[in-house]
Amino acid sequence: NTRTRLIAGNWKMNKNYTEGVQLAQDLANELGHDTHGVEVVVCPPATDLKGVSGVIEFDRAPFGLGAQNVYWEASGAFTGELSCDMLKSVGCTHCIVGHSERRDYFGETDGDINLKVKALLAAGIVPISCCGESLEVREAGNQVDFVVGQIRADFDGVELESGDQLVVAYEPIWAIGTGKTATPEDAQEVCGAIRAALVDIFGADIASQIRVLYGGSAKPGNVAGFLAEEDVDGALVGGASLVAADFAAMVERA
Ligand code: G2H
Repeated sequence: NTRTRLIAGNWKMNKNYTEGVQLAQDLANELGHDTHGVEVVVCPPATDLKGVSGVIEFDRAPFGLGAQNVYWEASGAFTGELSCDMLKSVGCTHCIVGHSERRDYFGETDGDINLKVKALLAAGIVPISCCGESLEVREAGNQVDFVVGQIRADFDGVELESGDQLVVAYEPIWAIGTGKTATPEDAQEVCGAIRAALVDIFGADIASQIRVLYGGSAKPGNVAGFLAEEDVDGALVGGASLVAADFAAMVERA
């Protein structure tokens, strides 16, 4: 396919400000100025965004900047939350939404994710919208129906002008940070079904442009296998994105 490959790093709750700026600088050095046509995005904790954005600006680092969460209201009495405008004001181009850790530990629902996706699109920030099934769902063989159900709910009433505005990440929960990886065939089965659902929702042209990433213990040694699959257009990388050399190696292998 002709979709630009995308490698996104999800730092999760790791790296204080000083460490985060250092990691961004290390990554800029590892990558050089040319990522050979691969799009790269890093998603540090909110406190690091401004510092990493400085590295991108001053070192002309070849990566986009993503937050890990957002709230859909524009402003007001929502203690602890961040708006789309706040993310934009520190240089965010992307924002992860609906990560399984947010769904599981913080009670985020498909309804919340739907509102976040709409708010981000309205602000011109690309949502990296996550979906994925638990071990229980997988063992019952219901992964495709489950994930397609999430996609339909998360993008209900969402309108796109182009497929570049949205990224989807498929992250089977049983493969996250566990060292247990899905096989490329496991990933393709669900990513193919996601693409078919996107065709239904957005039409064939737009769906053919949307990048669908695989996430869950992705690392330098297995990324190429996932990317060889027709409907896998990149990776959302947790643990391996915290080591600049590993993350850069994944970009090189994409
Ligand atoms: C899945 C992934 C990145 P890891 O959560 O979002 O993390 O690569 O550590 O499994």
